[in-house]
Amino acid sequence: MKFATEKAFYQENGYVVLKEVVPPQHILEIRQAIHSVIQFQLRQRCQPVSRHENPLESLHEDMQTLLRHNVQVYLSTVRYLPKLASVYRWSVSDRIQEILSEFGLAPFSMSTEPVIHIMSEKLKIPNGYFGLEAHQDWPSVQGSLDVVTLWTPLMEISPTTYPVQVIPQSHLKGLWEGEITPYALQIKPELLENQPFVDCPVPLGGVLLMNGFTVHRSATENCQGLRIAFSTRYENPFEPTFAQRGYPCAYKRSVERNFFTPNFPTPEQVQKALGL
Ligand SMILES: O=C(O)CCC(=O)C(=O)O
Repeated sequence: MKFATEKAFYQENGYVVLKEVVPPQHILEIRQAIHSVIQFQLRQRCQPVSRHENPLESLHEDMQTLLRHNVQVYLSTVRYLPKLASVYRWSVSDRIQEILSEFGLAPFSMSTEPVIHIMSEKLKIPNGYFGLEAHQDWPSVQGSLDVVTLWTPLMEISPTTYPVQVIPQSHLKGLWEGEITPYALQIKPELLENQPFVDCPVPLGGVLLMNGFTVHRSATENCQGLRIAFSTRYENPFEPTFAQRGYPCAYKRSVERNFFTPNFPTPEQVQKALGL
């Protein structure tokens, strides 16, 4: 088995960092795809695009320009990014399949689409939250008990670039008591007192795997720069309680039946979009 040591660490501690697993072309493809969407959005709105020669600095600058231009457009654009095919391609790649099967998930399903996590002092949303407080992921899916969260950063993660922090072995206690909030099951603060949170640095090309019951949070203190990561939750259709409970999923899909833009589109707009 290729990841025998890592799997043993994961089972004991509820998390593990795997190094050198994301092929560089996947990282590049995702970075370029998200940057081209941000730049297209800026150009549509006659906003300047960055000329910085460092691609990550350039992305950071462009994201700041979009945020300054219009907070709602920035938010809806970054919420769109996890839908990009390049993100899905990585999320269901042969590599992921290989890793998950070594961690006991074969076949597997995805609870929902990947989630994007952006951290930067310069991209704080007015009155928004900044980083996630301590939580477990299982309550947000309520599916298979062996659900695995895969966290893939697009840049190197050091203790000063917003690492995820975990409480080792916290998964062994199962579900921690908390209060249901719109964002998560907020773990009771008294249970978190004096808990040994540890940083999870991830080298470029690495990923963090977390058990769905591992208590974790975003580190924010003494951090700077731009950090972008995608997380995906994988479930096991053959976990008996998942099957017995009829494959529940806390994520709901709904369709907005009212039109977002009144009197849109005209036949001409449709024809133009189709290149006719
Ligand atoms: O990216 C982060 O800072 C937090 C990620 C997280 O908590 C999650 O994926 O559940």
